[in-house]
Amino acid sequence: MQDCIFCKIVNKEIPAEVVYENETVLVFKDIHPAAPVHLLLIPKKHIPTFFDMEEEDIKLLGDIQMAAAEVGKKLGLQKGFRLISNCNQDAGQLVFHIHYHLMAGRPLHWPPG
Ligand code: IU
Repeated sequence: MQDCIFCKIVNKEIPAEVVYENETVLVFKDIHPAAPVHLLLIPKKHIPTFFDMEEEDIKLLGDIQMAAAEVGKKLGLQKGFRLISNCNQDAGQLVFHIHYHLMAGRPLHWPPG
């Protein structure tokens, strides 16, 4: 999608600190980290919100969770991490390309707020 910043990161039109990539998923560092480890995991396919998902997109969610486990192992996050996604305005979604925040490196409070 032309005006989507995360699509531009996928297409390497703008830079990002990529930590993991496979055929369907890209993982990069959040530019405003809220934890010692704060990554964004996105499907390479442009899907604005969960409400826009189609049947064929279901596998992408599994791909993202597998990528989270891979990254968790790679970065030594065995003590734990949080994977969380904000959907639409009440949740504070700012970028309308589905993404999960992976946060780790300190005890994380619950509920988030
Ligand atoms: P949200 O769940 O849509 O609110 O989160 C968007 C996140 O994307 C937020 O934490 C930003 O810091 C992050 N981000 C980024 O890492 N790189 C960017 O170019 C932009 C936003 I725009």
